[in-house]
Amino acid sequence: MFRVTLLAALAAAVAARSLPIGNSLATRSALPTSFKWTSTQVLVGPKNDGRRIDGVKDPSIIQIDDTYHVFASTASDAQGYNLLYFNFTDFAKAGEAPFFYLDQAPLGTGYRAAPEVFYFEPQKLWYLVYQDGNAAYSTNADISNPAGWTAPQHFYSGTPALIQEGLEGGYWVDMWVVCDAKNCHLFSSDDNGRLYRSQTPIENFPKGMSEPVIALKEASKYDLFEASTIYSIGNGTYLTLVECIGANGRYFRSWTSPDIAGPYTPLAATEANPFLGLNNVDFPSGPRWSKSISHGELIRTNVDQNLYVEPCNFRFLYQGVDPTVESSGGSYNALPWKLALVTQTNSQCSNGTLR
Ligand SMILES: *[C@@H]1O[C@H](CO)[C@@H](O)[C@H](O)[C@H]1NC(C)=O
Ligand SMILES: CC(=O)N[C@H]1CO[C@H](CO)[C@@H](O)[C@@H]1O
Ligand SMILES: CC(=O)N[C@H]1CO[C@H](CO)[C@@H](O)[C@@H]1O
Repeated sequence: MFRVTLLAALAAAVAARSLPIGNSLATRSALPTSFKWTSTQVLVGPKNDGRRIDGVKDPSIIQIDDTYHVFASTASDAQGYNLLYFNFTDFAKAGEAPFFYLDQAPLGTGYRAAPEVFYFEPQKLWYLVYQDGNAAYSTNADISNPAGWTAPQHFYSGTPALIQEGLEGGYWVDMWVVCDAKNCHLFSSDDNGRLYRSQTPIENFPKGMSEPVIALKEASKYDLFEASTIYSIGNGTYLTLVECIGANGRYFRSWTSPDIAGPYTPLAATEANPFLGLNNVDFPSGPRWSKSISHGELIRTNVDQNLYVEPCNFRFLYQGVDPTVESSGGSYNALPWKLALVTQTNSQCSNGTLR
């Protein structure tokens, strides 16, 4: 009897809990309005391998079975930017993973930066989206074959007029593709307070990107700077993150929206209450090695073009830098950016399910 009653009570509780699920309010409410994280110490930095790069930046990370696949920028004050790839199964050993410099692939030498990787299911192809002066992409049938990335192709014929107008001394950076069931959307930033969005029907992707529109805008460029990422968090809700520059370094603001195209509602969107920043990241295993929590990505285990992440127990691979070097006024491109992992500690989910 007791067992049956208990089971019935459990079933009732489960039913009650699943009632609100299915609308975007429920999904949004799975997210806290303030986030808390812990960070590791440095995991990955430049190798002493003859390439003499200054920083490892802008990671994009996916997990397939036990393997993490990371694409990142190589930054060098003398040689400019290119891309690298590495993989590992254990974060504690991420620093030992050999780098495959993607200039060895047909993707080639020259300016390439800020990659995003995803699997475009309709074409059964991996895409790497990045900036090369334009919004560029390469494709590859096999994620495990880094020599297979094709030469860059472009989403636009040149810098779109709206973005050219908006730049005013900024830079056109950080291209990001995310698709819903009908369209693929291409976001980019101008380091000048604007986030742009174009779209194309999924069956036309990667061709046919529309003229961009302004998706988000701030009067101060520092409040909407760069490194935007947009993820599906289920049931028609999207989470947008944008890197900003505050009084105490770089941090991320967040918004949710019922559609990739908006409207975007602030979630944790201030330097005092950031999605990720100085104020909400602890370093339990050592010193606060970086004040800035800069360009990076949530770890995705769903690798396709929908960029679905469960709104639970987020993990985010970021770039950070020694605060004394960051504030010393040297060239941005020479900064010794390195990668570390933050893990959300105040998730409102357990065992990956909404509650
Ligand atoms: C890991 O990277 C190496 C290149 O450094 C590549 O040859 C190998 O296939 C990758 N492993 C997996 C599991 O993708
Ligand atoms: C991710 C998420 O919240 N998915 C839920 C969407 O809504 C259906 C029911 O309407 C649930 O079964 C899913 O778990
Ligand atoms: C995989 C996982 O996170 N399992 C956890 C599910 O919740 C129970 C009880 O809270 C934990 O003990 C498990 O470790």
